[in-house]
Amino acid sequence: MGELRIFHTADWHLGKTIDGSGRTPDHERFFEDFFALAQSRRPDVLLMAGDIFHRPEPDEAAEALWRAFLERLVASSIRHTVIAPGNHDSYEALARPADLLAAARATVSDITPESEAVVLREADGSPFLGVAAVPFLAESDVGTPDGRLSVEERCARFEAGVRARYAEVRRRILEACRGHRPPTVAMGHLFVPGCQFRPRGRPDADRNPLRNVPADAFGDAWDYVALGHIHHGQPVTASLPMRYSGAPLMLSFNHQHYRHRIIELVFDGAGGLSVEELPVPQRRMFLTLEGTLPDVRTMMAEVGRRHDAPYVRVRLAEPLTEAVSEQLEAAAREAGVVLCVTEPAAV
Ligand SMILES: [Mn+2]
Repeated sequence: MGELRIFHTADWHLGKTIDGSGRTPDHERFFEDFFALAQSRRPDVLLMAGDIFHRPEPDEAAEALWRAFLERLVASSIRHTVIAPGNHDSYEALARPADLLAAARATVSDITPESEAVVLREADGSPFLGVAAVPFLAESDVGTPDGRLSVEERCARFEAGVRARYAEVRRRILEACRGHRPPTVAMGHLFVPGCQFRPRGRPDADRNPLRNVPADAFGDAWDYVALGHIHHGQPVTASLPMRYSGAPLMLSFNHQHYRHRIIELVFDGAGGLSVEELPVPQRRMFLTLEGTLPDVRTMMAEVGRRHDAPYVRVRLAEPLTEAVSEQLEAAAREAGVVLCVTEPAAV
């Protein structure tokens, strides 16, 4: 078997708004960057690990973005795409453009082990990649919740259920491969404790204990684990190569120091895997400006020159009177920045 090149991404959040206005132009520019990367790197397969949409019932603009992306995917050199819904997605919304998905050879998994066991095949029918396209799993997806149990017992059952799910999907993939042993990748949309929500050097866990899944729950046989859910891209400390791709686009002021990447995997055909992070240009910045009114006006002019209509949060070191607020808004218009938030400076 020859070389196999894969893009791993997640957390696009099509339809997310900032300050009441949509991000459609930003997502359109991201699509330009995505397909420029695809054209230069020529991946065979695209894996999307959840939260493609921001809402289970996306608005018209978000649905139009999804269709526009799929249209370009059809025309691209990417041969197969596997999409696993996240907690923000619904299977229904992702699967709605059925004609385009079929034309792009893209599959969306529903929450059943049958649909999660995906085997990609060459034209002659031989399998070249097995993918466990497991969507975001809630407690009720892996068992019947029992209200009489303690939180610890529910967590233990949930973890055992997730573990059993990946084992079952793997069994189905191997069965469908009938003696061939192509590379296998597990996808997941969940929080692995010890990872970091934010780039601040401290391990986190999800506040909801029923949303944490330890890294060893995937089993030890996959060649790679492609994760979504944490927006700050990072490798996971585990016995398998395992990563969060991160959101490719800055989505909020919290994202100012996140890693925004597309992950590229290359299976060399001889058992070797190399992983590379491909940076995604951030065409629209989120910036926090802090200081007095004159300081902030100077900074606004500066960032307005350097960036294309950046989203700006102001932390003002003086009382926010109506007159000050008007001056800030005028300065923002003049500088060509989008003033989203004004709040008191940290003391
Ligand atoms: Mn998520």
